[in-house]
Amino acid sequence: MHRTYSGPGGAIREIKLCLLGDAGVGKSCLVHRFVSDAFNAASMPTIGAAFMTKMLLVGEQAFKFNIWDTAGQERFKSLAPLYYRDAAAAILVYDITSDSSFHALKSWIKELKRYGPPDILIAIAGNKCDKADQREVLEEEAEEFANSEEAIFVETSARTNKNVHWLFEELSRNLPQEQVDPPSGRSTLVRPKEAEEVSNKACCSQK
Ligand SMILES: Nc1nc2c(ncn2[C@@H]2O[C@H](COP(=O)(O)OP(=O)(O)OP(=O)(O)O)[C@@H](O)[C@H]2O)c(=O)[nH]1
Ligand SMILES: [Mg+2]
Repeated sequence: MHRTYSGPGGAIREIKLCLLGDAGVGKSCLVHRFVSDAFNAASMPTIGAAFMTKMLLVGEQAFKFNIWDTAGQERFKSLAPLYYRDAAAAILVYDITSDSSFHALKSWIKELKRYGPPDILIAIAGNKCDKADQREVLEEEAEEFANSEEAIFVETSARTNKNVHWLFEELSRNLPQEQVDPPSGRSTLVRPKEAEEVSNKACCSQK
């Protein structure tokens, strides 16, 4: 269903967001859960990147997320700057059953701080929390790390839908209030009619 939301001023806030993290941590599944409210148990590795959009109403403000789901495989790593360069926000994803995927986030944070937009909002998602019996990363350790980097933190499960919507809502709530650099499209206001045409539409795929 395509639906137009309008905020207090009749405007919708458009947000460029990218997901980064090791291969197989569940980036595509998180996006799929958020956009289509479904879980893809047979999700295939992303090739290059995938783009999707999703409207979200938080309080009285409507947001249009332009989501770049990047590929975690090493051979695509050099493409990442194309997606985070103008992003208003980034979700760094690790798998709670993989210590190495958690440690990989440290280099993503370094890279974002060095080459990303100075005011990029960062969230860290510990995905696959439905597999707590195979946990390798303590929630407290990850939360402490996120706090030290001033990042939003939550454990998620694309499979059970735990905290997936909360994650995107929390990002929306924490974005700077002021309009940021409209020409780049990082975070800008669009008229409801424009948004209607692209709402919930996926394109340019992957896999
Ligand atoms: N149990 C469980 N499995 C998940 C979850 N999220 C993803 N998976 C599974 O993990 C595998 C990889 O998921 P993807 O979403 O394709 O991983 P990705 O991070 O996009 O991987 P790349 O595109 O290669 O970077 C798939 O088999 C998914 O079904 C989750 O929350 N719980
Ligand atoms: Mg993927």
